[in-house]
Amino acid sequence: MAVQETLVLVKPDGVARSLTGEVLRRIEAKGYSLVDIKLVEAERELLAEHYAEHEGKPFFEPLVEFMLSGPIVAIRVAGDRVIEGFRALAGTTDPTTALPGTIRGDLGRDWGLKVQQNLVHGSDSPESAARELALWFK
Ligand code: RTP
Ligand code: MG
Repeated sequence: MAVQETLVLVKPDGVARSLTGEVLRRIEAKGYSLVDIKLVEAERELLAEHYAEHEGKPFFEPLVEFMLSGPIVAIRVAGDRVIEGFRALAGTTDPTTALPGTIRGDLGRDWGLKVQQNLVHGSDSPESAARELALWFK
């Protein structure tokens, strides 16, 4: 298996709660490498492209608004099978039921808002990773 790269985002809730270091710690402790990292105030256009697969869904607009609500940390991460490996570290989408031991399961919960504030994003396939890395690291 060749070394892969994936896009990890620490979403605005994670940055606001000062959990960036904790996310980086877990990525590094797992043995993955940080290749590039930056703090981004994302524009609506970038977010609409990033979440193009969700356009038209009821949570799309609130999701984009949430992602505009504060800075995001974008990270290029490398490692063997890192795409599925980081998804496993992140846990399932809903932080209330994500398994303990995962980022979302240990650190996230429902805050009574319509959009899921689940701390992190990770690319879900090699195609998504290539597309998303090109968007966030031009
Ligand atoms: P991500 O793309 O952020 O890594 O998360 P994911 O694959 O686990 O979830 P996905 O289905 O791609 O959804 C993208 C993000 O949209 C928000 N979401 N809200 N029903 C809802 O309210 C809902 N569903 C999804 C979450 O922030 C999710 O991470
Ligand atoms: Mg996704």
